[in-house]
Amino acid sequence: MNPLIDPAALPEASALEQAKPEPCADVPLFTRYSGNPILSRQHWPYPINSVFNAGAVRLPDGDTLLLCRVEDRSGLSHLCAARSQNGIDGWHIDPKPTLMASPRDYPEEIWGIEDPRITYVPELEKYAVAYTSFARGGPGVSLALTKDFRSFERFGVIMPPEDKDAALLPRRINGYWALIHRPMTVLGAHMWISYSPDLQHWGSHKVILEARRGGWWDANKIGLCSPPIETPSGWLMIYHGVRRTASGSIYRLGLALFDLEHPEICLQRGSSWIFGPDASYERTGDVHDVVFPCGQTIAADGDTINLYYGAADSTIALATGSIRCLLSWLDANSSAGVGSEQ
Ligand code: BMA
Repeated sequence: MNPLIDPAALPEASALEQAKPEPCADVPLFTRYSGNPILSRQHWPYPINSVFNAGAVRLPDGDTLLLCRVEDRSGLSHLCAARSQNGIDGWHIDPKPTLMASPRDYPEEIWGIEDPRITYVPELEKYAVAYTSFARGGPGVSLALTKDFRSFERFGVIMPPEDKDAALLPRRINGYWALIHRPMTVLGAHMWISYSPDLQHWGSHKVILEARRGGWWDANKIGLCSPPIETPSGWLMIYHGVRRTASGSIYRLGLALFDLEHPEICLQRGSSWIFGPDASYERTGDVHDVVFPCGQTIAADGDTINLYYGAADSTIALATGSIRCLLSWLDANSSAGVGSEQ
Protein backbone atom coordinates (compact mmCIF):
# COMPACT_ATOMS: atom_id res chain seq x y z
CA MET A 1 0.00 0.00 0.00
CA ASN A 2 1.19 3.52 -0.71
CA PRO A 3 2.49 5.50 2.25
CA LEU A 4 0.12 8.06 3.69
CA ILE A 5 0.45 11.83 3.98
CA ASP A 6 0.39 12.78 7.64
CA PRO A 7 -1.74 15.98 7.86
CA ALA A 8 0.44 17.28 10.74
CA ALA A 9 3.49 16.89 8.51
CA LEU A 10 1.98 18.88 5.62
CA PRO A 11 4.23 21.93 5.07
CA GLU A 12 2.72 25.38 4.70
CA ALA A 13 2.11 26.45 1.08
CA SER A 14 5.00 28.95 1.24
CA ALA A 15 7.39 26.22 2.41
CA LEU A 16 6.14 24.02 -0.43
CA GLU A 17 6.81 26.76 -2.95
CA GLN A 18 10.36 27.25 -1.71
CA ALA A 19 11.20 23.56 -1.46
CA LYS A 20 13.81 22.28 -3.91
CA PRO A 21 12.46 19.58 -6.22
CA GLU A 22 13.07 16.15 -4.75
CA PRO A 23 14.40 13.49 -7.08
CA CYS A 24 11.52 11.29 -8.25
CA ALA A 25 11.35 7.93 -6.60
CA ASP A 26 10.12 5.12 -8.87
CA VAL A 27 6.97 4.47 -6.86
CA PRO A 28 4.56 5.61 -5.59
CA LEU A 29 3.60 8.37 -7.99
CA PHE A 30 0.57 9.30 -5.89
CA THR A 31 0.44 9.42 -2.10
CA ARG A 32 -2.86 9.07 -0.28
CA TYR A 33 -3.90 11.66 2.30
CA SER A 34 -3.96 9.95 5.69
CA GLY A 35 -7.35 11.48 6.59
CA ASN A 36 -9.07 9.86 3.59
CA PRO A 37 -11.85 9.77 2.71
CA ILE A 38 -12.21 13.56 2.84
CA LEU A 39 -15.92 13.68 1.99
CA SER A 40 -18.63 11.12 2.57
CA ARG A 41 -22.39 10.99 2.99
CA GLN A 42 -22.05 11.79 6.72
CA HIS A 43 -20.83 15.30 5.77
CA TRP A 44 -23.88 16.06 3.65
CA PRO A 45 -26.44 18.64 4.79
CA TYR A 46 -29.32 16.61 3.30
CA PRO A 47 -29.98 12.85 3.09
CA ILE A 48 -28.02 11.11 0.33
CA ASN A 49 -26.72 7.66 -0.52
CA SER A 50 -23.17 8.50 -1.57
CA VAL A 51 -20.83 11.23 -2.84
CA PHE A 52 -18.01 10.51 -5.28
CA ASN A 53 -16.41 11.41 -8.67
CA ALA A 54 -15.97 15.19 -8.20
CA GLY A 55 -14.74 17.82 -10.63
CA ALA A 56 -12.22 20.17 -8.98
CA VAL A 57 -10.99 23.71 -9.41
CA ARG A 58 -9.01 26.33 -7.49
CA LEU A 59 -11.15 29.49 -7.31
CA PRO A 60 -9.69 33.02 -7.68
CA ASP A 61 -9.89 33.51 -3.88
CA GLY A 62 -7.68 30.41 -3.40
CA ASP A 63 -10.48 28.15 -2.20
CA THR A 64 -10.85 24.69 -3.68
CA LEU A 65 -14.25 23.89 -5.14
CA LEU A 66 -15.33 20.32 -5.68
CA LEU A 67 -18.39 19.76 -7.83
CA CYS A 68 -19.39 16.40 -6.43
CA ARG A 69 -21.50 13.70 -7.93
CA VAL A 70 -24.13 13.00 -5.30
CA GLU A 71 -26.33 9.94 -5.57
CA ASP A 72 -29.55 10.49 -3.67
CA ARG A 73 -31.71 7.77 -2.24
CA SER A 74 -33.72 7.43 -5.45
CA GLY A 75 -30.49 6.14 -7.01
CA LEU A 76 -30.22 9.11 -9.39
CA SER A 77 -27.33 11.56 -9.27
CA HIS A 78 -27.05 15.36 -9.21
CA LEU A 79 -24.09 17.72 -8.68
CA CYS A 80 -23.38 19.58 -5.46
CA ALA A 81 -20.57 22.08 -4.75
CA ALA A 82 -18.31 21.86 -1.69
CA ARG A 83 -15.78 24.63 -0.96
CA SER A 84 -12.75 24.54 1.33
CA GLN A 85 -9.88 26.89 2.08
CA ASN A 86 -7.18 24.19 2.14
CA GLY A 87 -8.78 21.64 -0.20
CA ILE A 88 -8.63 19.01 2.53
CA ASP A 89 -11.14 19.78 5.26
CA GLY A 90 -13.49 22.47 6.54
CA TRP A 91 -15.82 21.95 3.58
CA HIS A 92 -18.79 24.26 3.10
CA ILE A 93 -21.32 22.23 1.20
CA ASP A 94 -24.21 23.85 -0.66
CA PRO A 95 -27.34 23.25 1.47
CA LYS A 96 -29.19 21.88 -1.56
CA PRO A 97 -28.21 20.45 -4.96
CA THR A 98 -26.16 22.92 -7.04
CA LEU A 99 -27.01 21.47 -10.46
CA MET A 100 -29.97 19.14 -10.78
CA ALA A 101 -31.07 17.19 -13.80
CA SER A 102 -33.74 19.13 -15.63
CA PRO A 103 -35.57 16.44 -17.62
CA ARG A 104 -38.38 18.71 -18.83
CA ASP A 105 -35.95 20.85 -20.82
CA TYR A 106 -33.24 18.20 -21.17
CA PRO A 107 -34.88 14.76 -21.57
CA GLU A 108 -31.42 13.22 -21.89
CA GLU A 109 -31.13 13.74 -18.11
CA ILE A 110 -34.15 11.80 -16.87
CA TRP A 111 -31.92 9.40 -14.93
CA GLY A 112 -29.68 12.12 -13.54
CA ILE A 113 -26.33 13.79 -14.17
CA GLU A 114 -22.94 12.42 -13.19
CA ASP A 115 -19.13 12.70 -13.20
CA PRO A 116 -18.38 16.41 -13.94
CA ARG A 117 -15.01 17.54 -15.30
CA ILE A 118 -14.25 21.25 -14.93
CA THR A 119 -11.99 23.30 -17.21
CA TYR A 120 -11.34 27.00 -16.72
CA VAL A 121 -11.45 28.66 -20.15
CA PRO A 122 -9.58 32.01 -20.07
CA GLU A 123 -10.99 33.13 -23.45
CA LEU A 124 -14.56 32.83 -22.12
CA GLU A 125 -13.69 33.82 -18.54
CA LYS A 126 -15.92 30.90 -17.57
CA TYR A 127 -15.64 27.35 -16.32
CA ALA A 128 -16.77 24.63 -18.72
CA VAL A 129 -18.38 21.68 -16.98
CA ALA A 130 -18.60 18.51 -19.09
CA TYR A 131 -20.80 15.90 -17.39
CA THR A 132 -22.61 12.68 -18.08
CA SER A 133 -26.33 12.94 -18.71
CA PHE A 134 -28.14 9.65 -18.27
CA ALA A 135 -31.39 8.51 -19.88
CA ARG A 136 -33.01 5.57 -21.68
CA GLY A 137 -30.58 5.83 -24.58
CA GLY A 138 -27.65 5.43 -22.19
CA PRO A 139 -25.08 7.96 -20.97
CA GLY A 140 -24.21 10.98 -23.14
CA VAL A 141 -21.99 14.04 -22.73
CA SER A 142 -23.58 17.37 -21.75
CA LEU A 143 -21.92 20.75 -21.35
CA ALA A 144 -22.61 23.79 -19.18
CA LEU A 145 -20.72 27.03 -18.63
CA THR A 146 -20.58 28.91 -15.36
CA LYS A 147 -18.77 31.84 -13.78
CA ASP A 148 -19.60 31.08 -10.16
CA PHE A 149 -21.01 27.54 -9.80
CA ARG A 150 -24.34 29.10 -8.80
CA SER A 151 -25.91 29.74 -12.21
CA PHE A 152 -25.23 27.66 -15.29
CA GLU A 153 -25.62 28.18 -19.04
CA ARG A 154 -26.63 24.77 -20.35
CA PHE A 155 -25.70 23.55 -23.82
CA GLY A 156 -27.56 20.23 -23.51
CA VAL A 157 -26.14 17.05 -25.05
CA ILE A 158 -23.04 17.65 -27.14
CA MET A 159 -22.14 13.97 -27.67
CA PRO A 160 -25.07 11.57 -27.97
CA PRO A 161 -25.19 8.21 -26.18
CA GLU A 162 -23.33 6.14 -25.59
CA ASP A 163 -20.56 8.50 -24.57
CA LYS A 164 -18.99 9.80 -21.33
CA ASP A 165 -15.69 10.69 -19.57
CA ALA A 166 -15.39 14.06 -21.32
CA ALA A 167 -13.41 17.24 -20.67
CA LEU A 168 -12.80 20.38 -22.70
CA LEU A 169 -9.26 21.58 -23.34
CA PRO A 170 -8.79 25.08 -21.88
CA ARG A 171 -7.87 26.76 -25.16
CA ARG A 172 -8.58 26.43 -28.86
CA ILE A 173 -6.34 24.20 -30.95
CA ASN A 174 -5.78 25.70 -34.40
CA GLY A 175 -8.89 27.82 -33.89
CA TYR A 176 -11.16 25.01 -32.67
CA TRP A 177 -12.34 23.92 -29.25
CA ALA A 178 -11.30 20.36 -28.43
CA LEU A 179 -13.17 17.79 -26.36
CA ILE A 180 -11.77 14.49 -25.12
CA HIS A 181 -14.50 11.88 -24.65
CA ARG A 182 -15.20 8.16 -24.65
CA PRO A 183 -17.89 6.90 -26.99
CA MET A 184 -18.78 3.22 -26.99
CA THR A 185 -18.53 1.95 -30.53
CA VAL A 186 -18.21 -1.42 -32.21
CA LEU A 187 -14.48 -0.73 -32.04
CA GLY A 188 -14.61 -0.74 -28.24
CA ALA A 189 -14.42 1.74 -25.35
CA HIS A 190 -11.63 4.00 -26.58
CA MET A 191 -10.76 7.67 -26.02
CA TRP A 192 -11.55 10.12 -28.84
CA ILE A 193 -11.06 13.81 -29.56
CA SER A 194 -13.55 16.04 -31.38
CA TYR A 195 -13.32 19.66 -32.48
CA SER A 196 -15.86 22.51 -32.60
CA PRO A 197 -15.95 26.13 -33.73
CA ASP A 198 -18.64 27.09 -31.18
CA LEU A 199 -18.87 24.36 -28.47
CA GLN A 200 -22.18 23.26 -30.01
CA HIS A 201 -21.31 21.61 -33.33
CA TRP A 202 -18.65 18.91 -33.17
CA GLY A 203 -16.67 17.09 -35.85
CA SER A 204 -13.23 15.87 -36.98
CA HIS A 205 -13.64 12.95 -34.57
CA LYS A 206 -10.51 10.88 -34.02
CA VAL A 207 -9.48 8.01 -31.76
CA ILE A 208 -6.57 9.10 -29.59
CA LEU A 209 -6.06 6.15 -27.25
CA GLU A 210 -7.42 2.62 -27.38
CA ALA A 211 -8.18 0.11 -24.68
CA ARG A 212 -5.57 -2.62 -24.90
CA ARG A 213 -6.51 -6.26 -25.11
CA GLY A 214 -6.16 -9.62 -23.44
CA GLY A 215 -4.51 -9.58 -20.05
CA TRP A 216 -3.63 -5.88 -19.94
CA TRP A 217 -4.76 -3.82 -16.91
CA ASP A 218 -6.59 -1.47 -19.34
CA ALA A 219 -7.93 -4.17 -21.63
CA ASN A 220 -11.68 -3.71 -21.41
CA LYS A 221 -12.43 0.01 -21.26
CA ILE A 222 -10.50 3.25 -20.90
CA GLY A 223 -11.62 6.84 -20.32
CA LEU A 224 -10.25 10.23 -19.36
CA CYS A 225 -10.09 10.93 -15.62
CA SER A 226 -9.41 14.55 -14.66
CA PRO A 227 -9.01 17.19 -17.41
CA PRO A 228 -5.69 17.07 -19.31
CA ILE A 229 -2.82 19.06 -17.77
CA GLU A 230 -0.88 21.33 -20.15
CA THR A 231 2.87 20.87 -19.65
CA PRO A 232 5.81 21.98 -21.83
CA SER A 233 6.16 18.34 -22.98
CA GLY A 234 2.53 17.92 -23.97
CA TRP A 235 -0.98 17.34 -22.60
CA LEU A 236 -0.60 15.00 -19.66
CA MET A 237 -3.63 12.78 -19.29
CA ILE A 238 -4.52 10.57 -16.37
CA TYR A 239 -6.91 7.92 -17.65
CA HIS A 240 -8.75 5.04 -16.07
CA GLY A 241 -8.42 1.52 -17.34
CA VAL A 242 -10.86 -1.23 -16.57
CA ARG A 243 -10.03 -4.87 -16.33
CA ARG A 244 -12.86 -7.37 -15.97
CA THR A 245 -12.09 -10.29 -13.69
CA ALA A 246 -14.08 -13.26 -12.42
CA SER A 247 -15.06 -11.21 -9.35
CA GLY A 248 -15.87 -7.92 -11.09
CA SER A 249 -14.13 -4.94 -12.69
CA ILE A 250 -11.02 -3.19 -11.35
CA TYR A 251 -10.68 0.55 -12.10
CA ARG A 252 -7.05 1.72 -12.07
CA LEU A 253 -5.17 4.79 -13.36
CA GLY A 254 -2.62 5.14 -16.13
CA LEU A 255 -0.77 7.98 -17.86
CA ALA A 256 -0.43 9.18 -21.43
CA LEU A 257 1.07 12.28 -23.05
CA PHE A 258 -0.29 14.00 -26.18
CA ASP A 259 1.15 16.58 -28.56
CA LEU A 260 0.36 20.16 -27.52
CA GLU A 261 -0.78 21.45 -30.91
CA HIS A 262 -2.00 18.09 -32.28
CA PRO A 263 -3.62 16.51 -29.24
CA GLU A 264 -4.77 13.52 -31.29
CA ILE A 265 -1.14 12.38 -31.40
CA CYS A 266 -0.14 10.19 -28.48
CA LEU A 267 3.54 10.76 -27.69
CA GLN A 268 3.86 8.39 -24.76
CA ARG A 269 1.68 5.85 -23.00
CA GLY A 270 2.66 4.24 -19.73
CA SER A 271 2.79 0.50 -19.78
CA SER A 272 1.71 -0.24 -16.22
CA TRP A 273 -0.97 1.32 -14.04
CA ILE A 274 0.22 3.90 -11.51
CA PHE A 275 -2.57 3.94 -8.91
CA GLY A 276 -5.23 1.38 -8.09
CA PRO A 277 -7.65 0.33 -5.38
CA ASP A 278 -5.75 -0.71 -2.28
CA ALA A 279 -7.04 1.17 0.80
CA SER A 280 -10.17 -0.28 2.40
CA TYR A 281 -12.33 2.70 1.28
CA GLU A 282 -11.29 2.02 -2.35
CA ARG A 283 -11.74 -1.74 -2.17
CA THR A 284 -15.12 -1.74 -0.42
CA GLY A 285 -18.21 0.38 -1.06
CA ASP A 286 -21.22 0.48 -3.37
CA VAL A 287 -18.95 -0.60 -6.25
CA HIS A 288 -15.81 -2.27 -4.97
CA ASP A 289 -12.30 -1.81 -6.39
CA VAL A 290 -12.78 1.60 -7.97
CA VAL A 291 -10.59 4.71 -7.95
CA PHE A 292 -12.14 7.31 -10.25
CA PRO A 293 -10.73 10.88 -10.36
CA CYS A 294 -12.69 13.56 -12.21
CA GLY A 295 -10.63 16.54 -11.04
CA GLN A 296 -7.40 17.90 -9.73
CA THR A 297 -5.94 21.20 -8.59
CA ILE A 298 -2.33 22.23 -9.09
CA ALA A 299 -0.60 23.81 -6.08
CA ALA A 300 1.13 27.20 -6.17
CA ASP A 301 4.48 25.46 -6.84
CA GLY A 302 3.11 24.60 -10.32
CA ASP A 303 4.06 20.96 -9.81
CA THR A 304 2.04 19.35 -7.02
CA ILE A 305 -1.19 17.70 -8.19
CA ASN A 306 -4.00 17.30 -5.70
CA LEU A 307 -5.99 14.50 -7.26
CA TYR A 308 -9.59 14.13 -6.06
CA TYR A 309 -11.06 10.73 -6.74
CA GLY A 310 -14.20 8.76 -6.10
CA ALA A 311 -13.45 5.72 -3.98
CA ALA A 312 -15.60 2.63 -4.51
CA ASP A 313 -18.46 4.88 -5.77
CA SER A 314 -19.07 5.86 -2.13
CA THR A 315 -16.74 8.63 -0.95
CA ILE A 316 -14.22 11.24 -2.15
CA ALA A 317 -10.52 10.79 -1.40
CA LEU A 318 -7.36 12.81 -2.07
CA ALA A 319 -3.91 11.80 -3.27
CA THR A 320 -0.97 14.03 -4.21
CA GLY A 321 1.65 13.63 -6.91
CA SER A 322 4.17 15.66 -8.90
CA ILE A 323 3.78 16.58 -12.57
CA ARG A 324 7.57 16.43 -12.96
CA CYS A 325 7.68 12.92 -11.55
CA LEU A 326 4.74 11.72 -13.67
CA LEU A 327 6.53 12.99 -16.80
CA SER A 328 9.84 11.45 -15.84
CA TRP A 329 8.10 8.14 -15.08
CA LEU A 330 6.49 8.27 -18.55
CA ASP A 331 9.90 8.85 -20.13
CA ALA A 332 11.14 5.67 -18.51
CA ASN A 333 8.05 3.48 -18.81
CA SER A 334 6.23 4.16 -22.04
CA SER A 335 5.71 3.45 -25.68
CA ALA A 336 4.20 5.72 -28.37
CA GLY A 337 1.01 5.14 -30.38
CA VAL A 338 -2.63 4.63 -29.55
CA GLY A 339 -2.02 1.13 -28.27
CA SER A 340 -4.58 -1.23 -29.87
CA GLU A 341 -1.80 -3.25 -31.38
CA GLN A 342 -0.77 -4.39 -27.92
C1 BMA B 1 -18.07 4.14 -14.69
C2 BMA B 1 -18.79 5.44 -14.34
C3 BMA B 1 -18.36 5.99 -13.00
C4 BMA B 1 -18.28 4.92 -11.94
C5 BMA B 1 -17.52 3.70 -12.45
C6 BMA B 1 -17.49 2.55 -11.45
O1 BMA B 1 -18.61 3.57 -15.82
O2 BMA B 1 -20.17 5.19 -14.32
O3 BMA B 1 -19.28 6.96 -12.60
O4 BMA B 1 -17.57 5.45 -10.84
O5 BMA B 1 -18.16 3.24 -13.63
O6 BMA B 1 -18.78 2.14 -11.09
